Amino acid sequence: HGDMAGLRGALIVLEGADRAGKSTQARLLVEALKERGYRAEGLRFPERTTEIGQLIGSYLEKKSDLEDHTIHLLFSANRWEQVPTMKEKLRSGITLVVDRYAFSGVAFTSCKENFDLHWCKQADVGLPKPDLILFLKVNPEVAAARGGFGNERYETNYFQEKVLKRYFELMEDKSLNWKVIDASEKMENVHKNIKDLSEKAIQDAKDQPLGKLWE
Ligand code: Z5A
Ligand code: MG
Repeated sequence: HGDMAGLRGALIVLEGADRAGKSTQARLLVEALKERGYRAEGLRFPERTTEIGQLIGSYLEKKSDLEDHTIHLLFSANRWEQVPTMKEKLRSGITLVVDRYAFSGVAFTSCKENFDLHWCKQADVGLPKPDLILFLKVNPEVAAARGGFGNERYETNYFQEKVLKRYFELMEDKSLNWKVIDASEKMENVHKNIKDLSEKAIQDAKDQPLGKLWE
């Protein structure tokens, strides 16, 4: 349908700390967009079901150890392997709502010793560029009230605080459409903000070419 009209879907990304509500809001957004007559689908990274995704899953669950550059590149490869499908869907008019993307990749790896932001970005240069990046900002006390950390890798206060600083560095890039959302509010309020910004992004993106990230 969208293809015939030459209108593409928007690429909308949700980022934010542990328990900020990314997965919850991604689901609510896809439902709301569909209800309003848009074609929309959800995606998430890591996508643990692919072969590469299984390596990542096992690493996060601490069932395996991987060298730090290696796991970084696997996270990136896990995005690249979805790119043909993503492009096809966007081109056909489907809006994609993505739970974590390259910004997670850079924010997390760059907190490790001897990694810098520049190196961390390279593997993801050229990925489809999001039309909107929603950063769900929640203060640590509120996040803690949503349940404790799980047992996966990176789920410690110390690491998460460093990750947040990296996100704020990434948000200084004004060539990207970052929007900070107060995600400490009630689910419904957070959802309303996200839905309004997303509908605007869909309108703005529909007759613009899809960009390339960090190029
Ligand atoms: N990682 C990486 O290193 N490199 C990469 O390239 C990528 C990722 C892509 C796995 O991520 C790890 O991989 C992650 C980054 C790293 N490491 N960490 N940390 P994941 O996406 O699989 O897992 P996660 O995002 O950390 O977990 P999360 O806890 O799923 O967070 P969330 O999706 O933001 O939250 P949620 O599940 O929607 O909500 C959490 C709880 O709060 C839940 O009970 C909700 O019902 C509740 N909730 C949500 N919103 C509200 C509001 N507004 N009020 C009250 N309660 C709420
Ligand atoms: Mg999640």
